[in-house]
Amino acid sequence: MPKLEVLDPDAPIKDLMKVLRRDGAFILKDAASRQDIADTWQELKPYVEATETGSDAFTGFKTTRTGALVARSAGSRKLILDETLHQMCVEFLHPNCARHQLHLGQVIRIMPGQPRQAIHKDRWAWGKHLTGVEPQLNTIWAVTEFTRENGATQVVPGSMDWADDHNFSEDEIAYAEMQPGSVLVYTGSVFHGGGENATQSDRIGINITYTLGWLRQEENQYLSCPPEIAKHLEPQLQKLIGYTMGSYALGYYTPPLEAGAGPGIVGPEYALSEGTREDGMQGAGLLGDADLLKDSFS
Ligand SMILES: O=C(O)CCC(=O)C(=O)O
Ligand SMILES: [Fe+2]
Repeated sequence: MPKLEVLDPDAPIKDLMKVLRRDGAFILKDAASRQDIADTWQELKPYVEATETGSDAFTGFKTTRTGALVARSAGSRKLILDETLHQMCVEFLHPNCARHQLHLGQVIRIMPGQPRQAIHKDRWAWGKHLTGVEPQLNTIWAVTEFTRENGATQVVPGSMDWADDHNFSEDEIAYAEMQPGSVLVYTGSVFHGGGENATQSDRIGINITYTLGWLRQEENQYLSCPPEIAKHLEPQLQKLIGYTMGSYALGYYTPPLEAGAGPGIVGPEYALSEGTREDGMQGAGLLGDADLLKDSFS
């Protein structure tokens, strides 16, 4: 039965990277304090309890997935900005991008009776034609204990280059068993999936993933954390969720009501900017704080 390595968050980054490149995954033990995890859970619990279960087998009929973590919880902002993970993103992603960004933040609650999830690679989110780069680095922070019985993530260590249609046998699968505050770190290329919950209580994890600055994010961060909220965040987090340029020419914008915009430029859609646009979004207000992106070109 394969096992995941359990490493210390204070270990040198090069040691963590060595295991990540070899196995595609490992556990960082006690990377957050139990208190921080408990506080974060208190902030997120009402949203999780109000979340509907998944609508297909992959998302899980007995699983809830709750997003918009940055807008909803100060504690999850701290997890998202974790310094060890930041360093790992730099090592792992920056060979292929100038900046990385948040890909998604999601509380995954696997409830009693949820069968195991199909084993997959998260990079398939972009389709199987994306090859030649490592597009993402992923984490799942344990909020509850993760055990084999309650749905600890299944991981196939070293499977990054295995065929997409590999048929997995039980003796290839490791389980990310860990205590609250520990975090599973895994690449977008390693095979994994949620575990079966055969117990009577929930398995709760916070899935936080990071991607190359030039790829489309899985969770739309501009809608999940719109500018009126984002402008109050620290600049590092604003940039991480996407309020910056993804690279030299990616992601610029022009404030629609910028002084001096000629009549030829102001199109009919901006005439609605005083109120609500047809799609229900606020008009100019959505892009209100032009300063937010000022340093985009720096
Ligand atoms: O919840 C888990 O343990 C893993 C879930 C997962 O891999 C996914 O939904 O993509
Ligand atoms: Fe996954």
